Amino acid sequence: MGSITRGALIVFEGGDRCGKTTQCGLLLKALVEEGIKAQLMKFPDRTTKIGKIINDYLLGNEDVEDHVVHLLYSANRWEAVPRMKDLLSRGTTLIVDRYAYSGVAFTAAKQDFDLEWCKMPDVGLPRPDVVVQLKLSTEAAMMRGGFGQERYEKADFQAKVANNYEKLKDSTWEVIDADKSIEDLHTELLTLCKRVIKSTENKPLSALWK
Ligand code: NYM
Repeated sequence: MGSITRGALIVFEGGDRCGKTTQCGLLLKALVEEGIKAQLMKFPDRTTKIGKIINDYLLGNEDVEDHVVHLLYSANRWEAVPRMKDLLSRGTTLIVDRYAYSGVAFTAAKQDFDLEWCKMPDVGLPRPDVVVQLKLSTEAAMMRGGFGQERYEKADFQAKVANNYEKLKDSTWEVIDADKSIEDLHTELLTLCKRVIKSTENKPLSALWK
């Protein structure tokens, strides 16, 4: 029997309402249709116990101290790591809607938070093979449906988030202009992801920020 090649860890990042969730869904469908094993993951994962606290916080039903909520977001990723590693090692590609970069970019946009401190709890998570950053101006994001419903969805806060993403960018990032039709963006992302899946098949998984 030939050895199983691992799946790719593909992370999507971007400001609120940039189209990440729509594109992740389309991507999954297209990959599966082509016979590529893939699964969707989303952070925060609001279905776990920790995720439920985060959900209540985001909806404004519960106040959680800023450091505490940062650590909860991180814990919500760590609780998924055994499953992620298992799936990747069995050859399933993971399409991940937000990851540690959101954790850092959003918390560090709050007052008195230091970027390096924000990174610490996520050091050692599985390192993505690619981080696809969907870029959309805050003005364009605000024109899209639903903006402003949840905590953080304010223009000045989003500008700080965008600035933090700039500081986190490294060689694994691909910055994509998201101000185009759903179909055109999808075609571009599918090509990119298939290239990444092919090129990481035989590479070991490494650790984030180590
Ligand atoms: N968010 C998301 C954080 O502040 N820290 C994190 O670690 C993660 C994963 O949660 N405004 C923020 C970004 C979003 C909000 O995300 C909910 P989504 O993708 O809208 O469900």
